[in-house]
Amino acid sequence: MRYGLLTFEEPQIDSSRKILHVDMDAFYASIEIRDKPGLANQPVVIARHPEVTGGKGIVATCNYKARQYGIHSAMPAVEAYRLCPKAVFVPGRHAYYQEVSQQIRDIFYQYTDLVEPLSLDEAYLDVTHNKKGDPSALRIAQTIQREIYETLHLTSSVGVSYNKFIAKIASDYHKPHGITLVTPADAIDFLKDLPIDKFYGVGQRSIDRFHELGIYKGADLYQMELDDLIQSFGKMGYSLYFKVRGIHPSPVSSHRDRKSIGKESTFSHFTQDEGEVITYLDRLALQVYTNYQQKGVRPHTVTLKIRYQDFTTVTRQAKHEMAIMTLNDLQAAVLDLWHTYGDLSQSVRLLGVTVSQFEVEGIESFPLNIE
Ligand code: TTP
Ligand code: MG
Repeated sequence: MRYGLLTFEEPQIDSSRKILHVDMDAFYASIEIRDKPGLANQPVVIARHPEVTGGKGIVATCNYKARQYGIHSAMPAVEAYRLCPKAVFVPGRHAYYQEVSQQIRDIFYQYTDLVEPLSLDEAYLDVTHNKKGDPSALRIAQTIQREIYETLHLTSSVGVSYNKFIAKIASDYHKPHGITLVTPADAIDFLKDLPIDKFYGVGQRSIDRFHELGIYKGADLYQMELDDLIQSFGKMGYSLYFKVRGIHPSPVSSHRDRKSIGKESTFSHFTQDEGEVITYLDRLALQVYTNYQQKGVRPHTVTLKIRYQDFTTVTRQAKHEMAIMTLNDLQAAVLDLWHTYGDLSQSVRLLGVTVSQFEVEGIESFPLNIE
C-alpha cells in the first residue's frame, strides 16, 4: 500500500480485545412503560403534549409502536401528534433516567471496570480481562442483557466484537433485545455489506458526498485508495480507510481514568466584543457540562484557554473545593476566569473550556487527586 512517499504493509486486524457495546432499547420510553404498565400496548412519545406547550416541544424518543407511525427522536412533538393523534405523550424525567442509568452502570461494573459511557443509555465495555474470568464475550453479553432485564425490567441490545467501532454498529443490528456477534473472521464481510450511513461518524452532509463518488456501502469504500479518501474527506477519510478494514485501535476509556473533558472553538471572525465572548463561553460551558454530566463525573477544576489574534495563548485554571455540579456553577466559574484574565486590547480567535479533577458519583468514593 502506498501513501505519499511512504509504503506500508497492509494493516492487520488486532483481534486481541473483546468489546461490548450495550445500548438500551427506546430508553426513556421503556422506563415510563415499565412504571406505568397501562402504556404497554400504546404508542408512547416522550415529549410534553403539543396542546400543553403550544406546539414547542421536541420528541426525546418513543417506543417501537410509535415508530411504526414514523415518529422518531428530535422530531417536533406537533409532527408526532399529526402522525399519530392517539399516541400517549409523556413528559421526560431526566433526573430519574439518570438514576436508572447509574443502576445499569452498576451492573456493568460487576463485570469490568473498563466501562466507557457514551450517553445515559449506552456504553462500551472491555471484557477481555473480566471480573468473572469468562473467556466468552458472547456469554457475558447474554448474562448482562439478562441481568438488566431481570433486575431493572428493561431491554437492551448488545454488539460483541473486537473493537469499539464494530461493536457499536453491531448493537444496532438486531434491535430491540438483540445480540450481534461479529468475529474477526466475519468483520470484513460485515463491514463491506454495511450502507455508508451506518459507518459511525459519517454525518448526513458527507453521505451525499460519498454517494456522489459512487460510495454506497462498505465494499465501495474498501476499493478507495487512502490518498483519495484523505483528499476528499480529510481525517474522517483516513479513519474510514482503516475502519472498513476492521481496524480501530481506540481503547475503551473509562471515566475513572479520564483526566479531563474539554471543548474549544475558533471564531469564524475574530472578536473584541465582550458580549460575544461571553455568549461563546456560555455555549462552550454548556457543551462541556452536557458531556461530563452524561458520564456521571463531577469536576473540581475549570480551565479557560484564550488565543488572541497574534496567536498568544493564555491558559488559566481555578480549583474549586466543592465539585461543580450545575451548569450555572460551571458558567459562573468560566466567566470568573474570563473577568480575571481576559483581555480585549486585541481580538480573540479561539476560546476553550476544560474541566478536570473528577470525582465519581455513586457509592464509591474517588480520590480527588487523580493526576
Ligand atoms: P437512543 O439510544 O438514540 O434511542 P433509544 O434508546 O430511545 O432507542 P433505540 O432502541 O433506538 O436505542 O437514545 C437514548 C435516549 O436518549 C433516548 O431514550 C432519549 C434520549 N434522546 C434524546 O433525548 N434526544 C435525541 O435526539 C436522542 C437521539 C435521544
Ligand atoms: Mg438506545
